[in-house]
Amino acid sequence: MISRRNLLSGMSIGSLATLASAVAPRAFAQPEGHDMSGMQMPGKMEKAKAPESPAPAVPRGGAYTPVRTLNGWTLPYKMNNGVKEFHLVAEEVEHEFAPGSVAKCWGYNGSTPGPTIEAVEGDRVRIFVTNRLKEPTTVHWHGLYLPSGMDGVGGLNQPHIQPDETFVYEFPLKQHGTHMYHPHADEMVQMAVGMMGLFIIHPKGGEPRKIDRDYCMLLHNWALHPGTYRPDPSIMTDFDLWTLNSKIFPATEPMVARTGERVRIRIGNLSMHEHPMHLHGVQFWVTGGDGGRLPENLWRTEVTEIVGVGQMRDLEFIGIPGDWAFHCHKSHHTMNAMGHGLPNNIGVDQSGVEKKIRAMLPGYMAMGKDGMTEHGEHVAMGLPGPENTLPMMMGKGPFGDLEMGGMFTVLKVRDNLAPGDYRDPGWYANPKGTVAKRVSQSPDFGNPIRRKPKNA
Ligand SMILES: [Cu+2]
Repeated sequence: MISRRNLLSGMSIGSLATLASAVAPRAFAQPEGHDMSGMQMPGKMEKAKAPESPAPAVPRGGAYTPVRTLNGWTLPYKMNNGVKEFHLVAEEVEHEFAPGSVAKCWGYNGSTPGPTIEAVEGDRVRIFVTNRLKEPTTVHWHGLYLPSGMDGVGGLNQPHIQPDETFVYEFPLKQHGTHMYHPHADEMVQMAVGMMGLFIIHPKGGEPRKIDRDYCMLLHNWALHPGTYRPDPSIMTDFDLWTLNSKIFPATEPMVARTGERVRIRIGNLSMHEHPMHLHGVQFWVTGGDGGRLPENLWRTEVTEIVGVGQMRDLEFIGIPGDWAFHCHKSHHTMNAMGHGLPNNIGVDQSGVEKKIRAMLPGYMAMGKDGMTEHGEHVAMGLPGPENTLPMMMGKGPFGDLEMGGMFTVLKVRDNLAPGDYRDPGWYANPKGTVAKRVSQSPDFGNPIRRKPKNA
């Protein structure tokens, strides 16, 4: 006898995650200013869309290429007697991971991650920090050379910044590289709910090899349990959402480049897990990170680079035309609203059971017998699920479902982009004869060698 209670508590049949992720299709309306390139509705015409990130606060054409914070923005500054003045505001923000999944998070200046601070080696920076949270905070400038009293560990380097107070940090930038900022006060909570940002310092005198497109992102994880609106800071390993700059695919912006351009992807990790970040289409060079850009004889080629917690890695490559996936290679990290420790239903005939459960949970469908792809299909069919919860796998491409979520985006390299044009060029037009295609629909096709064929 199956009761609703022991079904939900024991998860002996089906799985809660299965239910959790089988949500109704959302009205994927394109919110203003968001590039929802992966989310086209059927029949909607594809066109170049304005990117979400506003124009960088620093002028183009200078000694460096301004970074582009994927789905994010760069904090404007004011010059005051030769000092670059920035102002961060720690506060609660309404954040959208993707249409259909919103939460009350904490961040800076209205966003998570907070805006990117961008400056040049040799600059003197003055950073005001106003605390609009209801608990004390501080800001730690991760990886920077600075006076000990500016390092931002509450209680160790400075008194805490109490609610409504503003503190000022001031120091010269003695290095270049990819860095971060984050609280060092009630860290477990404040970071878990989104407080973090990038701090990019360009080398004085420019780069020996010019960078044409300079992307940056922070990796994070969130315990936004199905049906809830506040990330749970008590979780240590089993997270629901895996994000690039607090966005999940397909709400992540694509990275765009022109064929032959030198592209850098700067990645920082303030999550609880290591992330092997993998780029399709090219071997990239690992050219640096916190320590700035390394001498070229220390560069190494990889296709996957692990970015450890608290680490920064810079990847560089020359763009080759196509649509190339960029993602964490832990397969659970390219999914959303995951359950863990589920019963393994692959190969299990659940017919009969489904009907019984449906009497108690309308709309229930037994899933997972032949894998999880059918999940996405059921979602498309409109099964109801918990509110504020996205399907485990989503995203549409030119050839169908991408079955991705979480830490995934697409690098789009095209021959004819203007320099500095970051608009989504749409899907790649593959040259004739260069797409994998079907040659048979029979499993008996050909005569391949197999060990112990089942029907021999
Ligand atoms: Cu990962």
